Amino acid sequence: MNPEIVCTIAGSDSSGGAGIQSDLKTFHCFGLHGTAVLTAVTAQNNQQLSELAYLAPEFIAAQLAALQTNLAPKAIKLGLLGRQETLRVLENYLAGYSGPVVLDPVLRSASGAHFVSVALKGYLDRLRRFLRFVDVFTPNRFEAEQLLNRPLRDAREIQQGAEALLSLGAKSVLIKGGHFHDPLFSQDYWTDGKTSFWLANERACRLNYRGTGCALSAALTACLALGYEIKDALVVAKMYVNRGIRKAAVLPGKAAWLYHGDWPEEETDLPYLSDDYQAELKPPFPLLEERSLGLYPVVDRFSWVEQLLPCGLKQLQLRVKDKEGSALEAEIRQSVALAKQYQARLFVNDHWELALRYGAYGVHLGQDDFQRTDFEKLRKAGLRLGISTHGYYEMARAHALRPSYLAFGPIYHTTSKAISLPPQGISRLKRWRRTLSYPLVAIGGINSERISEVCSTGVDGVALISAITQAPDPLKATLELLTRVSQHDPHAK
Ligand code: 3NM
Repeated sequence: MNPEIVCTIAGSDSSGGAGIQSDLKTFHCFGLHGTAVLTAVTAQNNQQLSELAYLAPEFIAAQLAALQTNLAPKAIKLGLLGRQETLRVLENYLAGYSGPVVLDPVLRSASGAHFVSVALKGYLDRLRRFLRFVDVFTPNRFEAEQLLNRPLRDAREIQQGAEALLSLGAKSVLIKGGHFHDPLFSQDYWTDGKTSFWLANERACRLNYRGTGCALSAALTACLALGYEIKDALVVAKMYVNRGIRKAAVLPGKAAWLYHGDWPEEETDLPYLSDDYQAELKPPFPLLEERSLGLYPVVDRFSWVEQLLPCGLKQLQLRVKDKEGSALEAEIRQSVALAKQYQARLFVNDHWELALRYGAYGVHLGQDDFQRTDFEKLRKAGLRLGISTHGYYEMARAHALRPSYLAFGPIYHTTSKAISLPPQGISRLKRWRRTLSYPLVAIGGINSERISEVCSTGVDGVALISAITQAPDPLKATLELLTRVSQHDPHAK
């Protein structure tokens, strides 16, 4: 299959550390074909910028027209624009473009050189009006301050600043926090007016990393071209840059070149994602004493727990969706008590307060349950926590809570739960297995024919509903599934 085409509209950095040179490298690392429309040429090295020449608007328009014929981009990244004439050409072009547009409003270089010195005020005014063409606007703190004409000194002011930039017309805004004085995290804030969150990575040592903003916006554009939703794309882009910083080549004068590599697959780069500014790293939830979860049936009644435990299951999830009050409480109380007798680990879905009251082994939560859960209480009581996830955004959000395990799905089509997502497939499951050190549970559409393929990815647990509860003989099906799982378990005797 031919690679997707993405376009960067930006300046050339003769040092290769930023600008279109860095954008094309980033696109290539995501397996895409990058086209480049030059807006300016700079003469710079790792320390300073000595010359800057903007290209004539006709020449920018001619590059766009040339690509339009047979290399139309799936997504566009805008970097150094710098002049009102350039904005005018792009306004014309983008009025007829329907794909995603990311704008990194480069106003000065990492070496401190100002790209826009002549007629700055006029340029900033036009740039504000230009934001209506932008799907993700990614200013750093200084750029956001300049556009808003006011300082952004703390988390509250950043949030208000992002809202103000939204009101200028950008569809979403990411204010990057690399320049803030947070000793623990480098923390970015994103909002589209409906959803908002902070993305935190542990802070690296303070070097002058070249091209971090370019790499972030280019990686984001690449992921949007690959069909990822903005919230997931932001997490992947953040991982890409964090790894780039971790593995950067250090140069004389405290400069550093970002590392570029394949798709980021290291948990250490996965940001902690949270609704609130993150002042500290949360303590982790207790580990599972035995890491392997093996066959992990999800059932909705105590009667199932009672039937299945004698098969030799080591863990079960009780997921009651249609009862409340004393009837619900009885299901949970009886299930917890019986699981204890069998020395099996029982996780209670959703109802964390009842799980706490009856001393369940753990709680399993979906992402919609976070608001009404007191995680501190659960952690202090020593309950284990499992969290459902369906992609990068949810993984990063779960990671901020540092749970005992993560579940990922739906791997295949499922009829047991209404999910709007298409199946994730085995290759994404494999990628998560490579990325995460957390115990990982696969769920969704897994049955006796598919279970070997799932187990061979190296997951720690296989959660399923219908393969047992809809089987003609549920006990026989459970025993058969247990045998298949044990064939893949390196710890099985
Ligand atoms: N959660 P079955 S899929 C409860 O992807 C549940 O988060 C999923 O049932 C997720 O094994 C799912 O019958 C249903 O497909 C699993």
